[in-house]
Amino acid sequence: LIPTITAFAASPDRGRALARDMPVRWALEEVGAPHDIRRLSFAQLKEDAHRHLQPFGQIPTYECGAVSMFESGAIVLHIALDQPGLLPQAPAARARALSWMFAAVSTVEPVVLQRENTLFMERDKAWFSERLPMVDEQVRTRLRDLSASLGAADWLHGEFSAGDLLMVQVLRRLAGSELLAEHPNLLAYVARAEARPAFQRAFAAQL
Ligand code: GTB
Repeated sequence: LIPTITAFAASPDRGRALARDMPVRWALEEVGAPHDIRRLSFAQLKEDAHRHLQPFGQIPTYECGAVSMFESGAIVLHIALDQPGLLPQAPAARARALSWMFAAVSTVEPVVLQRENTLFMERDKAWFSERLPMVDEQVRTRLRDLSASLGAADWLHGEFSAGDLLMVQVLRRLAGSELLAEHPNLLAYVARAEARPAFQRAFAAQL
């Protein structure tokens, strides 16, 4: 049984693999699972056929036999539970990896997205010049703590895990920003993850 995931027919990120089909593709490559891609236009995302799979009319989705999923973090967790390679076997280490997965999507990602939204949608607003330093500072606070926690380690907790995969995907959205460059260990962490053959295969496939 080969899963099918959905992706943008034409991603607005122009090939940078920032849309959320990327963590799913990457996870599938890490565990060595073949998969099919169904590419959707923006109009198709909002059609009933797709909303039946993804209530918010977004990508990605994951279908495999009777399993039908949405939410990239949940899909990555499903893949990680299903096949070896993305979560440690030892219960304590596995629990820690789960914490990092949720830290990525619910503690770090929201402030990164808030900053993106401010930059892309509020530039012409009267409050922009006051709001940007505020949202930058919220990102800085998270990056400072993440950088301190990672320290000189290669990965967040022992071996590479789904926690690193989701965290790196969030940090990649800050690529080129001075905020990430303030932390050489985070820059190296992202580069280390991007050098993984599975990341490279997923990146090439989405291009
Ligand atoms: N929480 C959901 C998940 O993780 O699965 C969020 C899914 C989501 O935001 N999907 C976006 C989508 O389908 C694509 S990834 N949007 C269409 C819509 O809502 O109508 C977000 C995204 C979009 C574009 C870029 N980019 O151009 O760089 C990066 C990320």
